[in-house]
Amino acid sequence: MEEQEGTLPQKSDFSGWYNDILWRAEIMDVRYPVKGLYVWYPFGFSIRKRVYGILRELLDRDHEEALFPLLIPETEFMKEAEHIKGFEEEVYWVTHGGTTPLDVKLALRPTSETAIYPMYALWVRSHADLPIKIYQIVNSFRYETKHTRPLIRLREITSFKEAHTVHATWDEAENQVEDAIARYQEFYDRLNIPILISKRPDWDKFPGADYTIAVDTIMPDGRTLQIGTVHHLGDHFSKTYHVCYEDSKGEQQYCHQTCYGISERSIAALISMHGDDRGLILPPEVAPVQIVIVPVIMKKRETEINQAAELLAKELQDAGYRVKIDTRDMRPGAKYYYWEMKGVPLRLEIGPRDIDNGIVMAVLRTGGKESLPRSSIIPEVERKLKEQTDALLNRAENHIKDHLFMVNDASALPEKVLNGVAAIHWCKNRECADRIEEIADASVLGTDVRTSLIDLCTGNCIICGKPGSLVTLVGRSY
Ligand code: 5CA
Ligand code: ZN
Repeated sequence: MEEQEGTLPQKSDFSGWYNDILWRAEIMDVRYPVKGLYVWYPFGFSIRKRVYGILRELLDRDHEEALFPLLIPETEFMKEAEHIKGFEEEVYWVTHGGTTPLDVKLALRPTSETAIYPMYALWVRSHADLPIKIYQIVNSFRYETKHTRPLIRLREITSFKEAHTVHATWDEAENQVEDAIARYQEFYDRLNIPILISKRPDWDKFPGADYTIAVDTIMPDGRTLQIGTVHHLGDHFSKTYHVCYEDSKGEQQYCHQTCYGISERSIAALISMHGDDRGLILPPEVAPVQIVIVPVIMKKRETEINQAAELLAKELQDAGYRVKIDTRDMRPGAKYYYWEMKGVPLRLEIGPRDIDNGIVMAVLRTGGKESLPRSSIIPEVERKLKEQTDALLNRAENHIKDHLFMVNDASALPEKVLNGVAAIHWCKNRECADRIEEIADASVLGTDVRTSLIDLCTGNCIICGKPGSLVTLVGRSY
């Protein structure tokens, strides 16, 4: 790794901070010579492994993991009209095998409906084959024309978790949508990232869906990031791909489907929500290193101190913690700086006086120094890590509260959306939405909002005054 020069920009300069922390904390190397493609460093990859481990754990309760091909024949891809319209500008095409033009062009999956559903058509025969709940975690390719950004807007999405389910009825698919939302809520709870759930306006739903429920969070600069979506596909795709079952009367019925996806944007949100001016701050559950032990060396007791550090590390490792001892020949300050940048939740310092007094000095990444009794170090460490998790959640919720504004007067919109997200009442009428977007210079993100952070009573549309209008989010998004 090259020498680290200068310092991390302050988080208040979010864009500078974000770009810098990715290499300083060794998450992504952005120097790969293709636009929109980036390289995971081992440290970043090990965060990814743990974050996706949580996702797998949640889905494995009642889904099965599978793997479908990357290449989709043009003939299959072109079958569903709305879906094509939504993606045609974003697809990469493989046109040649060596120097020979292919008879049928092959798309690099931008998402896998058109790869998976022709196979589902073969797999589903009778009611007994339903429901199907399958997911895969793969790379997918989108020729994005908006400004690309590591982990946020990629041309190769490296960590695309897509789930695809098949059900007998529309209502069963709707239940699955609710189930997926609950699963995503649980996922982001585990990462201490508060989310806003809402229904995308019709013109912004997934191409080929009946409706789309989106999961957004608010980034440090007040812009929203869509970090997950759940789509009710109705029977659009099953009619196109003939995903049918025979009902009890022997008649063919079209299935109803859902799909839902999460990408490495979840990791962009994790980094951005919790990090500070000194670097990453990771929730213990996903931190590659949870505890770093820094021996404070005094020359004539060096062996004794190092032994004490190793004993401590061993005890913590045996209790299941991911621990590193930093014995590098560097100033302690430089070591602290290094591990703080990497977001390690807890630092333990052990020196001659600590040994004599039977204590260990503990410094939490979220702040605060405390001496812990060496004799009960395991429960004490557990308590400290819990303290860090609580602090992260608390800070993140305050961040959302500070950037989410109830707005009843349209003229206040421009100022509010410069600082965050406006929650308004909207009647679902397109003309009112256009007017809102024009006044706010921001987008109508979603309606029928679900969150515990604001009051969700219905009210009068902020434009036309229609009563009974639902709470709707307006903001600038990534
Ligand atoms: N087939 C459906 C569900 S799997 C689908 O593709 N939905 S999606 O288009 O909304 O993508 C799912 C999620 O992937 C989005 O909510 C967003 O968080 C993420 N995502 C979409 N495009 C990109 C991109 N270019 N870079 C990074 N993440 C992306
Ligand atoms: Zn209205």
